[in-house]
Amino acid sequence: MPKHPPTTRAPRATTGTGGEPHQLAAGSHPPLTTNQGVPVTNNQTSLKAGARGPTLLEDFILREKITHFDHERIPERIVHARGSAAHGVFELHTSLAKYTTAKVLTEVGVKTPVFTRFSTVAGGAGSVDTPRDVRGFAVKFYTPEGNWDLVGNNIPVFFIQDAMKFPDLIHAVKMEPDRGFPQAASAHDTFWDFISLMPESLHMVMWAMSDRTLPRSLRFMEGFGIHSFRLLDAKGRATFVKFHWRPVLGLQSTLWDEAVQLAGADPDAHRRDLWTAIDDGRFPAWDLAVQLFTEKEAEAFPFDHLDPTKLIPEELVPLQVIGRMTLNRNPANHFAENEQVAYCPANLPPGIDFSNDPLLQGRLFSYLDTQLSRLGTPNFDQLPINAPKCPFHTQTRDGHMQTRVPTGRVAYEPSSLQADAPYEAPRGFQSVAAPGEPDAKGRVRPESFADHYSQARQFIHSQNALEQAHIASALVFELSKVETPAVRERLVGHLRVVDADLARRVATGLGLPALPPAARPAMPVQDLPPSPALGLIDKTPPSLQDRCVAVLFSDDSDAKRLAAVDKALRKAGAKVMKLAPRIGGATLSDGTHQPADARLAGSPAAAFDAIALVLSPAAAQQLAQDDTAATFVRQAYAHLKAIGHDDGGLLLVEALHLVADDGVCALDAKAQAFVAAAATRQWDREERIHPLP
Ligand code: HDE
Repeated sequence: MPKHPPTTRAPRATTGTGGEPHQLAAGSHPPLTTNQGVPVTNNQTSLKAGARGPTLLEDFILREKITHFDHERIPERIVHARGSAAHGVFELHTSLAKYTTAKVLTEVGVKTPVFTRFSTVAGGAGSVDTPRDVRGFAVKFYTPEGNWDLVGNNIPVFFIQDAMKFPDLIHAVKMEPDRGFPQAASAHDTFWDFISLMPESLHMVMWAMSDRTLPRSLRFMEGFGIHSFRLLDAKGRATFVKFHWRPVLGLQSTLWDEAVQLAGADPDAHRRDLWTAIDDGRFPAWDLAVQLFTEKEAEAFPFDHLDPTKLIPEELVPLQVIGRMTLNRNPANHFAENEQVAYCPANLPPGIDFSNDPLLQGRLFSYLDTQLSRLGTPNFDQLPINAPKCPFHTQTRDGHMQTRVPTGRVAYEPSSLQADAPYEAPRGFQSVAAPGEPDAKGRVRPESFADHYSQARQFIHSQNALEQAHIASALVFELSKVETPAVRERLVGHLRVVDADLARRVATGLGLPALPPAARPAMPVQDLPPSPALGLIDKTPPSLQDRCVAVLFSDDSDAKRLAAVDKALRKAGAKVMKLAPRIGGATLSDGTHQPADARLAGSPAAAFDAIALVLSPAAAQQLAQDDTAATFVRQAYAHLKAIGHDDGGLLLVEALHLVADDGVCALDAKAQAFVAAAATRQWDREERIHPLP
């Protein structure tokens, strides 16, 4: 017999199955209804023929609820499935009126609403946030002349030169089709097999193996439109443009091991970070910068700017900052906004136009096409997140899930029957009047796309010693996961052309008996001048602004010291998380009770930029025996973070036999030394504790 005699009707909407009243939040609660608007009195039990009898088909409330639930999932994006998004505004401060008619780029001071989605590329929607992967950086500007989607990545070049190769690239990087793994990882045979057969991908591979693909958070990443676009003035004159996003907080990345720890500790690390920052009012912002150049100037570049595996160094064409995007509002609903948003590089307002980059040209087809299958109807542009915020009047009609009710007889153009029927706009979208290519039709690749190695070499030579070591280390890691020796060797053969030293380090790291034969480039490799702007560590300003520092305390921790560290860190702009062995907190030296923001176990050091230990000697000795606390401190040290300590905290550090260096600082009255050390990673420690290839 059931424990509680079942009821066919719950006594009141506020009563659960067990007869316990629900705890309702304060406020007015509208009656629950079906999707047809019928009020529902019992949302706990299905309609049955007798208390212990079968459920009746007649129960339309149960059927509607389960049917809807059964169909809640839509196909995830084939790439960039896992993303995190936010609303915000873009404000232009420098007009480009000399080059374009687009209002979003000419109306200074106007706040254009935006919706921005960051994503990983290879993993599924439920994969983790911190794999080694390129990040998508897609911005939808709701401009007064229609939506403009700048659908970019956090790396300024791409793996391939022609859209024809995109399905092959993605099939190679995604989990292998027979075994269904690895998820969200490029460290496997099919990816490196493809790459080693596609030398055009080498430049992007150098970026992908750098710490750029391990961002500390989405707030510390650059974004790039990658392709050249065109700006068009009122006379139809064209100027080429590349778009760049620069994070106001500067760049910051994790170490590989830190990213691995984060994946386990908090698979949502980046999504949570973005959400929390916005929720706290610490709005992340990016400057929008452009590189402008003419066709004639482009002819003098030592590469073809229509080749998306090439970038234009800032030293060649400087960046001009023209405005700022600030993300200031979290999505109200993850599915309706993050999942249903549909970006498309073909969405441009008048005054911006495409270039002939063959990768961009292919993208212009793909996005709408994939969205038809993902969102199920051409009417996905009516979803609130996709609909323009400016007036619009189209003659497109009907289709699945049509939500608009167009009125009148006329659904065509031209027409003479209806006074308010839309007509061609005199100043609408214009395509550049570029001369056609004289060549005959053909599946050809321009000769100017043949240089695959020069910018890969330039990238390596633009990195500092640590950055180069990290790239070598990443290549050794990834290729060590490749089971087929011939693939490893083929890749090292390409590295020999990119940079002899890199090839040697990787070959040694892989334990190759001898260097494999060098690849044979189609044309001589150019020694382009290093571009310091391509580095990463120098773009990480020493700052605690909007960084997160953990302070570990326990029973009898010095109350004054704890307050002082907290104050100093906050003054420097940091977010402080107070950790204790128990979430309930602890009683401090002055007898006051201090609640904890989080429990030590479950808050690994990888989640913080620095840690401070404010502990009584007794608590420190006890914690030294506790593997959770020991791992917390050891990892902070291994990940090159500053560790602040009082006398008790020092006992914990010493018990772990960690060599004291400049990043291990005693907490003075104002915690000055610690605050200064915490603002940067302890790079000097790296070579001492991690043997780099
Ligand atoms: Fe995409 N890409 N892509 N891509 N891409 C998609 O569109 C595609 C490329 C990028 O947050 C898809 O709606 C082709 C470059 C971002 O919703 C799909 C080619 C760049 C996002 C597609 C490329 C990107 C996508 C999958 C080679 C950087 C996520 C879901 C010709 C400039 C947008 C969707 C979001 C998404 C196709 C190459 C960026 C399949 C065919 C280069 C940020 O249409």
